[in-house]
Amino acid sequence: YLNVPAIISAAEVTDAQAIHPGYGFLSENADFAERVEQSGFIFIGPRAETIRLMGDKISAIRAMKKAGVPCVPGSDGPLGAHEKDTLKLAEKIGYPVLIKAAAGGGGKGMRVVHTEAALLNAISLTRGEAKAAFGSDTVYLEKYLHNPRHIEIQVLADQHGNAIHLGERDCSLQRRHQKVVEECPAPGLPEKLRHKIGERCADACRKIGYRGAGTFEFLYQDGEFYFIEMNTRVQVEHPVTEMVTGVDIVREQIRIAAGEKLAFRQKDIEWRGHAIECRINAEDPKSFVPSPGCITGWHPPGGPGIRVDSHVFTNYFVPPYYDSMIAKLIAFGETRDIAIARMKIALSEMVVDGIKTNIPLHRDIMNDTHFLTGGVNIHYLQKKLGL
Ligand code: MV4
Repeated sequence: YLNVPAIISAAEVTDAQAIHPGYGFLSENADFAERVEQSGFIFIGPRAETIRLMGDKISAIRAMKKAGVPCVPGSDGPLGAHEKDTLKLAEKIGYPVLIKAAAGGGGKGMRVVHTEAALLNAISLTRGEAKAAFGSDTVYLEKYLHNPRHIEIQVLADQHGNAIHLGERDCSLQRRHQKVVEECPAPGLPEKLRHKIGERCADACRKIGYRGAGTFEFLYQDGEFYFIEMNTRVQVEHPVTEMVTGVDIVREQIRIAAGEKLAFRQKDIEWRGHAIECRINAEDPKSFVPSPGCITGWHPPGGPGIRVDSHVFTNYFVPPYYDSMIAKLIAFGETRDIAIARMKIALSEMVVDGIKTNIPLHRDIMNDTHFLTGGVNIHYLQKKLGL
């Protein structure tokens, strides 16, 4: 699955016209996108140069700031060798600050700094880690936000200058940068704010000539949005947006790649009801240790508002080498309470025998009073788990 020539020859022998990169390792690889197009196939995704622009977090932030997207107060570029300038900048932003690797993302290559005395050493440690992990020691600095929610905006843009947003998802329930539960819409987010931030993102897509599906990742704290990164692929959690908007995002990706115009204008997009996704992983629900092996019994739940996206079946063998996600369980309802009620029933009906799964964790989350209230921050789940 990482062998690019093998993928391209598979496309050749099957007479494919296009390659969809999914949400795996190659989906945000600009070199892969380039090689697909050089081989005469359509890459179902943004242009290689856009993927490259967003892969470098500093250039992504610069582009978004220029396009009018609100960003975290920060260094506005890489930290240089001038220690006095760096100290002055951090002082101006105010401690705590966060040092981030430009090539990082997904939580790797970050360090919080609480005092001026610790800053320069922390920068050199982060540089070393970034160099070892990503081959680049370029780092930047941001104001550290203490208790944000992770809210992301889904966008679609065609090759004719049209761009729309499909609203937001709240992905705050996470453990070690792995999302566990996602929902659409974000509980308690004022209607006006959704449209305002969504419009900013769609407008930014038009300004940078974005193509395909994309996600703007924001931290949301005290009623303000702060852009952190952009994902240039379709994401695991896209079904919650599909359930609430009725838009088939993967279909739109393919239509866009084929050169067609977006099938929707912004005024056509309506948000109805609420959807929640539980990521079902083959892992111990307490220790989170992966639990590969044979699924001896498989009974996915069903009924109104229930969607299961999965590749598994009875006697399927979960290999130990890959991501442990084996299914996505999505529940839709006219209200959030109904979506949660349906999710609880679906979780109680779901049978996965032969391996351990995190279904018990999801049952626990669906009964958690703070989750039921809605709007917990990115630290909530780890604190609940006692980490
Ligand atoms: C932050 C932050 C607080 N302040 N930036 C983590 C992964 C990377 N995508 C960005 N991340 C963060 N950036 C500032 N200025 C806190 C996090 C963060 C986080 C963000 C989203 C989802 C889960 C997270 C878990 C820990 C830290």
